[in-house]
Amino acid sequence: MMHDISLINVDECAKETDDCSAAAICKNTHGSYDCACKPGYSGDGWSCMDDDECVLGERTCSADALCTNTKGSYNCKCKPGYSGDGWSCMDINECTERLSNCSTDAVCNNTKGAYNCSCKPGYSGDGQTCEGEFVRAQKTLQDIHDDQPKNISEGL
Ligand SMILES: [Ca+2]
Ligand SMILES: [Ca+2]
Repeated sequence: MMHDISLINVDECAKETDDCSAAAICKNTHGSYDCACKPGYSGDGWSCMDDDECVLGERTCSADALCTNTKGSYNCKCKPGYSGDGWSCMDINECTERLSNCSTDAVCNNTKGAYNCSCKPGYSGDGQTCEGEFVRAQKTLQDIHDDQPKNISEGL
């Protein structure tokens, strides 16, 4: 009787009576079946573990992208300041794209992944706020004036 059963080719895979891992592909064989982990997973087919491609270095993300591990695969996303699909990332030129927050009295300099603003000659500030020499001189005078009562109170 045992011999007869082995002759019947039961497709355990199609019947879903196999005990392969959910992350495995079931392959029917004559009288039995075999389990093999899906691409992106490692194991014997009955136990399959997701490969962390980001850590294993198997990723093909752009050097200017961030890798995120997913079950069975991974994702690439361009770093801030870059645009693209994650496999190909291009620097965003914030200056020509008018995405910078530079002062109108500043010069915008595009850099890889970012940009910077520097005040035009005759202006000073952080690039996002630039003040002309005259405005600055007035402000300095105002600051001195504002500081006077405070200085007096501190002195007492
Ligand atoms: Ca993965
Ligand atoms: Ca840029």
